[in-house]
Amino acid sequence: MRLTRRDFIKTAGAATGSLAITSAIPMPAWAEGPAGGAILTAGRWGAMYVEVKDGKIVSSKGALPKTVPNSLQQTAPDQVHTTARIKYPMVRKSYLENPGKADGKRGNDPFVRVSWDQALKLIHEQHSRIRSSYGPSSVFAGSYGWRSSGVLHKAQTLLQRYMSMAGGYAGHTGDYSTGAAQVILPYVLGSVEVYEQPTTWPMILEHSQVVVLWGMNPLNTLKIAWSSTDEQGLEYFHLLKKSGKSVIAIDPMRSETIDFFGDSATWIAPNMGTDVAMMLGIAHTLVKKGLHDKAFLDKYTTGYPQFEEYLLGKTDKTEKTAEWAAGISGVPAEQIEKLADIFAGNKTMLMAGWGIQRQQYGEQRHWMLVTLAAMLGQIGTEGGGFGFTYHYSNGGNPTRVGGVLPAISAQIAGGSSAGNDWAVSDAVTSIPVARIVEALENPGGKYQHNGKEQTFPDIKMIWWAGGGNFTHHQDTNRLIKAWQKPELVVISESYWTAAAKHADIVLPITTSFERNDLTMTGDYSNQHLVPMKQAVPPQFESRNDFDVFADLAEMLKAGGKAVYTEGKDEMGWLKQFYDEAQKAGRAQRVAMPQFNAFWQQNKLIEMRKNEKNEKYVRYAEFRSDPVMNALGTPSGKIEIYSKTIEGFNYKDCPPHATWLAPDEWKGTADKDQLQLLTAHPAHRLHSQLNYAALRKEYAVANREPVTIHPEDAKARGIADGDLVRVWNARGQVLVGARVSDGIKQGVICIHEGAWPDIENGICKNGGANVLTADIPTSRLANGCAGNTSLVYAEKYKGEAPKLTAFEEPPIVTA
Ligand SMILES: Nc1nc2c(c(=O)[nH]1)N[C@H]1C(S)=C(S)[C@@H](COP(=O)(O)OP(=O)(O)OC[C@H]3O[C@@H](n4cnc5c(=O)[nH]c(N)nc54)[C@H](O)[C@@H]3O)O[C@H]1N2
Ligand SMILES: Nc1nc2c(c(=O)[nH]1)N[C@H]1C(S)=C(S)[C@@H](COP(=O)(O)OP(=O)(O)OC[C@H]3O[C@@H](n4cnc5c(=O)[nH]c(N)nc54)[C@H](O)[C@@H]3O)O[C@H]1N2
Ligand SMILES: [Mo]
Repeated sequence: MRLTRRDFIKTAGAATGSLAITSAIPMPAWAEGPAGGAILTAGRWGAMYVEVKDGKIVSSKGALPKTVPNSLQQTAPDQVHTTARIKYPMVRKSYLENPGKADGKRGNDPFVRVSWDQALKLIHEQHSRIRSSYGPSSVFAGSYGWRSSGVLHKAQTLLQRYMSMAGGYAGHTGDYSTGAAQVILPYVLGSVEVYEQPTTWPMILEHSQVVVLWGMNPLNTLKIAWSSTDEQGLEYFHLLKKSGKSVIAIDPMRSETIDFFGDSATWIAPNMGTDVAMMLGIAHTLVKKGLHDKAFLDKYTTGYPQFEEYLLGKTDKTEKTAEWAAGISGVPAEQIEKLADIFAGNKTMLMAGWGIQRQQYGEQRHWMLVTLAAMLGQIGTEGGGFGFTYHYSNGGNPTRVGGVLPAISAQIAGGSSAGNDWAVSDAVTSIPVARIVEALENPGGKYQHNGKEQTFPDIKMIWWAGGGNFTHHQDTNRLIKAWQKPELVVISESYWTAAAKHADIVLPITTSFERNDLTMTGDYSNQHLVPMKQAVPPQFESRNDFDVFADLAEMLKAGGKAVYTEGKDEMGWLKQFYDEAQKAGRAQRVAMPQFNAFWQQNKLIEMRKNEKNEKYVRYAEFRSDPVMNALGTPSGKIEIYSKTIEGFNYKDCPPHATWLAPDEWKGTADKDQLQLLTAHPAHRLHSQLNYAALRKEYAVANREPVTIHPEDAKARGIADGDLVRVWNARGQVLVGARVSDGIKQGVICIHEGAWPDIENGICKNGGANVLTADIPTSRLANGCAGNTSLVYAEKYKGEAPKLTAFEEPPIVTA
């Protein structure tokens, strides 16, 4: 079964109700319609108006009211008109001369411009050859990534739809975001939790006394959502700030969020990767003072006694006292004890982000948070417990009622049962998403995953559409080497990313501003339905992913195009999606005009509020009756100790939350090494927009910045604004120094997502993953551990090399 992020998200059941509770910020009149003929569209970063002059986008701005600005909304002109665009179909020169050969030249070979017909014919021939020689599992179409918003132009779904008509492919499971947490939490709670609606914001604002932000930076991460942001999350954080409630932020870096709260929040900075130790210290204090809720633990959990033995040091002769935790986390013991008092003495909401689990042994983090919350006994109460989506896609914004848009799927309607003779096949095998390089290095190799032995496929062809794997994957130099192995690499992209520069065949794809689509906002709220209207014609020779794969489907067999498109063009699909949403919307008394009128109006539709959904409290039903509303775990309760996990017998994932010292952390560092934090960037979505003018907001010496503590800078003779070389055995990067006391000493931050731009062995643009280790979180989840690395840093003394990340590669004539 292939679970997508959207599959995880359950929409709350429809219910009737009044409109008693107002949302964070009401819609003002100006949001009803655009000014001066601007066009309404949307991206991950929200509904936007774009202004077009002489066929060019000249400006863009958010279409929803807000008090917290969103820098990403101004980038449409750059997105469409940047010189980093791929203009024409391209084939690597040696590949064109000698197709189907892995010659080791990917990334080191000029490109040749070809026609679309030539490019598609070449892909079709090579794809067919590879498929018939090696079978469908040799064709990797997992193609993970944050393709643009929209329910029709979904790059990887469209790729997989074509590949399923061709006879199947190798896919992926999980994601980079919550790789560890989404696998461990079903054992603990019977739910993935990281893509679930938590207790709503109105309940928090009314009932919580203390709000903890554990490794969480919503000021950055709520600028976007998987569908499109409804922009309410940041408004709620704004209300939280104004509420005067106690806010405690636990983060090695003084993030944008901590700055935003200013004096209204307490900042506690542990060493990176030590949160489990810190939480154990809090848990130990609770037990020592008799503050843990024994009645809750008895009634709603299993395995607490085994965990307590570990906590008290009966199993490993180490008591997890506050002093012990202080020695590991660098947070003073008194502060850890005080946190125990505060949490136990108040209605406390433990909110957590995901960077803490994107680390070696990441499985332990959210498991320990749930264990701690269970000991506090507030799970299922109004305003207490935990929530893991307040920083992501506006979790906690109450779910609306009305229409929800369906989307195009990776399977053709009905498949062979619909009377056509296409033997459609899904993914025939899959790998955990972050194990792609291991798979390329070790075809046919056996590995453990989630209690089972699995086998890596022998990948001969890779097609990436809608993902930035050269920036998102760890240990870039190792990736570049493994990337030489397949016989064909195709990249569908709008820009000359590092992945495109390392491909055999590159197809220029439209941006979302060059096509028509539809989206909802708010992954949990489904608050608005937004038309994503085409603003400008396709630039140069770019085409829509949809049309590219429809043409390739026809090449598979005559009639393939009609099967792929189901006989509908772009507007035909959008009308069908809208009509379905309209039916559900009208049943909920949401005024939704006919499709044609809606499309003409250039207005978004806001769904209706629902009182029951506004008052949603996660786990309230379980709390009120744990027998009738048992959890989906083997015991039906919260599993503080898991017999299932015990049965897997993994050293790197024990059967209860455990402090495991990582391979690379402060405790293993020599005196010059620093821990590398690769948090998500404020002014990008990963690698997206790295080329945009917004770059001026963060770049230092025209490179990705490195945030470094004044003492660490001084010890290395580094001054603010200096070019800095950061390196380890895996690689080296050039970054610009931002010296600041807003980071724990011994930790530096290079945000993930700068485009790799490697020349003479050094990344000139500061790509963080050139430095990170490509190791699994554990063999349970095999998640991404991009936040577990040690590095060295020094002032860069050579002449600054020219940045070429955003330039096209050498292009020659055949
Ligand atoms: N060290 C470290 N590494 C990390 C992380 C970390 O915290 N630390 N975070 C990880 C996480 S959580 C994630 S989700 C990943 C993110 O990894 P990705 O989601 O792969 O990153 P993006 O940069 O968003 O890449 C999306 C790409 O799709 C392209 N694209 C957009 N729209 C379309 C379209 O319509 N069609 C086509 N064909 N292409 C399109 C964009 O131009 C862009 O190149 O990174 C992971 N990597
Ligand atoms: N603007 C913007 N928004 C985004 C994204 C983006 O790239 N740009 N990416 C989106 C995606 S795909 C995802 S998955 C989410 C990511 O959401 P998260 O994974 O939550 O984001 P991160 O920035 O990796 O981490 C959040 C915070 O955790 C802190 N942190 C890291 N390691 C530790 C640790 O060991 N201990 C503690 N206590 N704190 C730690 C970081 O300093 C950071 O402030 O964001 C989404 N939103
Ligand atoms: Mo992510």
